[in-house]
Amino acid sequence: MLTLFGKDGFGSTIVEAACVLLGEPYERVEADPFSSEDDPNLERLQQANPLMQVPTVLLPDGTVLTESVAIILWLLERHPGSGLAPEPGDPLRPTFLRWLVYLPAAIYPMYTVGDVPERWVNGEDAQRLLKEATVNRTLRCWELMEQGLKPKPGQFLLGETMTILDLYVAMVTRWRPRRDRIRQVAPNVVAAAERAEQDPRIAELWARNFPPKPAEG
Ligand SMILES: N[C@@H](CCC(=O)N[C@@H](CS)C(=O)NCC(=O)O)C(=O)O
Repeated sequence: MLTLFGKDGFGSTIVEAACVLLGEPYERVEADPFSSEDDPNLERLQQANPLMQVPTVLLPDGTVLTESVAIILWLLERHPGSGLAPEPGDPLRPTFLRWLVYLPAAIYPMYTVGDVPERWVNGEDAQRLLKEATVNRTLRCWELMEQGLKPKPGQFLLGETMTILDLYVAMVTRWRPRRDRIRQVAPNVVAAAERAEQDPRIAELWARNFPPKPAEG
């Protein structure tokens, strides 16, 4: 069985979703990389992945697999014909790969910087400006995804069929600056993500990772 180091709402969410959809059993080890508490799970995570990031996966033979997209592609290879991605040779495959890798290459690093601006620059003003810059860059990246993919209203990002790309977008658009602002620059990308996360097969794990907010009043 796979061991998945993760934390609710973090990047481990997409790996959990892939495992559930593919029927891949996994054991989840709770590890919050931002926690400063002594935690044996964090020690295990650091041993496996000195960058101390989740998702981190241990394969049954002890091999360490990090990087969300590497994990997803490995899982998809293990479950060919799942329908969660265009298969090799499908004309949609290059577009799928382009935008799947775009997420951790262009957008996710904005959180690596913006989550802990004090890691990168000194001074509150500089940190605030740096964080703002990461949000602006994130919005620009979503805008470019909308323009590049041109998703049709009512469809998923690659057309009629939901792929793991839709769910990855559903996870990241839950993060700063969140859906309402992202929707302004990428309405059909957000719509596809919102549709994908309604998939009943992942309802339970999605609600745990992103609990519904109580109504204000
Ligand atoms: N490139 C990695 C990024 C993973 C990542 O940055 N995860 C965040 C949590 S969502 C993390 O662990 N951050 C802690 C840190 O960077 O110190 C991936 O795609 O899996």
